[in-house]
Amino acid sequence: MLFPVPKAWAERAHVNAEALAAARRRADEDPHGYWKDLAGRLDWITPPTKIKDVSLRTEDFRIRWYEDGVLNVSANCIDRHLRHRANDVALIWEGDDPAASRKITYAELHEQVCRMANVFKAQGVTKGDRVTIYLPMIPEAAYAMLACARIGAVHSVVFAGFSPDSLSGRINDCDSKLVITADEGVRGGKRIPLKANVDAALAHCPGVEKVLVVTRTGAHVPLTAGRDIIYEHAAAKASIHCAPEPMNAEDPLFILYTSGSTGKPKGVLHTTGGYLVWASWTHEAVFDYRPGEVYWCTADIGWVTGHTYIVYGPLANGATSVMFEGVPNYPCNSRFWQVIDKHKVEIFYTAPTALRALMREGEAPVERTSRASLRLLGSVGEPINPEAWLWYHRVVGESRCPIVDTWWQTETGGTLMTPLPGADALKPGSACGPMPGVKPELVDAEGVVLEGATEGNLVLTDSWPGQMRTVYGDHQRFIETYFTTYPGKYFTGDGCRRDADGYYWITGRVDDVLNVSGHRLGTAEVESALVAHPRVAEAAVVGYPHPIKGQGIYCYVTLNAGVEASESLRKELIDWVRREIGPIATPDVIQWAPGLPKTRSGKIMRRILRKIAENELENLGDTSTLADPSVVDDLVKNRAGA
Ligand code: 6R9
Repeated sequence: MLFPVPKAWAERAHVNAEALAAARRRADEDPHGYWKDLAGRLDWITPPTKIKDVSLRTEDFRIRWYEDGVLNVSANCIDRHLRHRANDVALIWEGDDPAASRKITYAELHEQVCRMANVFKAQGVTKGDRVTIYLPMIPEAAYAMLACARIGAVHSVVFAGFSPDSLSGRINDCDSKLVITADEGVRGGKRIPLKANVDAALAHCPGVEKVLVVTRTGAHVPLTAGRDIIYEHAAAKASIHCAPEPMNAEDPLFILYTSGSTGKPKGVLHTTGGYLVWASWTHEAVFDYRPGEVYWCTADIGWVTGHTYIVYGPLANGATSVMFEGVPNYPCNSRFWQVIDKHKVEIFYTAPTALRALMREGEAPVERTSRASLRLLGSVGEPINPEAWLWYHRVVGESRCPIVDTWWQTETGGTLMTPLPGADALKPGSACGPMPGVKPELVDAEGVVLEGATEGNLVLTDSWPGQMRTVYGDHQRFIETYFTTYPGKYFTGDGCRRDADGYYWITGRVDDVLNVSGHRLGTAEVESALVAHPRVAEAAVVGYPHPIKGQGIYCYVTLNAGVEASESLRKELIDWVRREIGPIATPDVIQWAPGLPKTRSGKIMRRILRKIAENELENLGDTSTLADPSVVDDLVKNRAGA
C-alpha cells in the first residue's frame, strides 16, 4: 500500500522531493558545506569553522561537531525570537483538568527562564554543575531545562513516574547538587506525591544540597530546614535579567538516563551545538513547521521526545508548542481530539501505544470532534502496526493528513529515519528512509553488510550532529556498548528490514531492551528489582507481544527454598517492582519457575523463555545445550497464559 505525496504538500513543503534529493547529494558530495550551512540556522556568538571531526574506530575514537563554535541554547530558543515575535505564544499549557490552560509568550518565557536561572545561581549552581529535574508536565519543567541551558548547568530530567529508588540512582550517578520538583503532580485526576518521593530518594543522596519545590497543587508538604525552598518564594526575589552564558558547541547540555541491555541505566550525554542544530532542523523539516502554527507533541519531558520535540526543537524554531499535563483518556476518550480543537492544533505527534488504546474505544470518541485544524500527524517510540497507522490516517486525519513515522533514539538526539511529508510516498508501518547525511546500513550477526531487499541489524556508519557524545562518567561503556559489536559503526540495537523500494521497516529491539508502551526498559532492571525481594532466588524477564503496550513484561520467578507460591505473593511482587522502578515497569505476567533453562556454563537461555512467553511452543529451537532439559518441560506445562 502506497500513499502518494498530496499535491498541496509537494507544492508547499520546506522539503519536496527535489529538495530532498539535492540535500542528499550535497551531504554526500560536500559534507563540510552541507553541515556548515545547517549550523547557520542557529545564532552563534562565534560561528564554527571546524565542522566535523569524527572517528568511530576505537583506536582514535572521537565525535566532535562545530567544536570551535560558541553559542547559548536558551538564547537560541528564546532571546532571538524577541525582536519580531515577543508576543507570539511559545508554550500552550493544557492542564490535566480541561478547564485549566495557559498561554506563555516568548516575552514571558524569557522572564520566567531568567528568573529561574537566577534562582539556580543564588543556590550556588554554576556552569558545568548538574541539576536534576523531577517535575510533572507544567511550564516550570521547560523553564528549568532552559534555565540550566542559560547558565551552562547540565540538566538531568527524571520522568516523574519513576520511583524514589530510580530517582536516587540517577541523582547520585551524575552527582546533582540541586533537585527541582513540585509538591505533587496531577495526571488523569490522580495526584502523584513528587516531593514525598524526593524526600525518600534523598535519604540516599548525600550530595544534594538544595531542593526547590514548585507549587502545583498547594498540598502541604514537609520542608527540610536548610535544604528545601519553595520555588515561588525564591523567585519573587529574583531578577528577570540573566545574561546567557557563552558555551562551547561541545559543552554538555543535558544527561538523560535510558535503559540498556545490561546493568543500570546509562546517562546519555548530549552537547550544545550539534544537538540543537539537529533538534531544530529535524523539527522544521519533518513537521514542515512554520512559525505561527500550533504544534503538539504528546510526550512527557521525562523522555527524549519531550526534550527534543516539545522544548528544544520547537522553541529554537520559534514555534507554538503545546505541553499537556494529562492523559489520553481523562476525563474521556475524546481528550486528545478535544485539545486539538481547543487550541487549533495543526501538527500532532504521538505514540502508537496511545493510538492502539484509543482505537479500542471505537471511532465515536474521535468523530465527536472536528479536528479540522490538523494537517500533519506523527508517530514515535515503537514500530507502528499498519492497522493502527491506517486508523490514525483514516479516522483521526480523515485521510487528509500525511503521517511521519519517525525512528530515532535517546542516543540519536533527534529523528534519523522518517518520511518527509512533502517528499516521500508513505507506506503504513515504514519509517521510510534516512534524513540527508544519515548513513544507515543493515548487517548480519557477523557484521557482513547486506545489500538490497533484506533484513538485518541496523547500524549507522557515520555520525550526525545530534549523536550522543558519551555515557556520563563512563566513556568506556559508551564505546563498548555502541561501537564494538560492529567495529567502527554505531549499533542501534534495532532490527530492520529494507524492501525492494529501499524503504526501511524497523522490526524492534534485537537486544534485551523492552519497549513497553513506547518506554524503554532493560530486562536486567526488572530482574534485579525482583531478585531484591527477600523471597526471590532468581528471575528472568522477557517481552511478549501485547495488544496495547506493544510489548508486555513476562517474568519467570524462582522462589527461595521453602517459600510457597501464592496469589498474594504474586501481587506482592508486582507491587514490589512498581515501587522499585515505577509503574511503567509493572509486570504483566509472573510465572513461577522451579528452575530456569540454563546452558552448562550457567547462562540463562532467554531465546527459549521468549518463545514460551510468546506461546510459540512448537519451535523452541535447539535445547540440546541445556544443562537440564526437564526445566523447559515444566515451564511449558505451567505456562502462565498471557
Ligand atoms: C525516540 C525514542 C528508542 C527505541 C528504538 C526503537 C524504538 C522509536 C520508533 C521505534 C520503530 C519508530 N522506536 N521510534 N521503532 N519505529 N518510529 O523513542 O527514544 O526511548 O530511546 O527509544 O524505540 O526500538 O531503538 P527511546
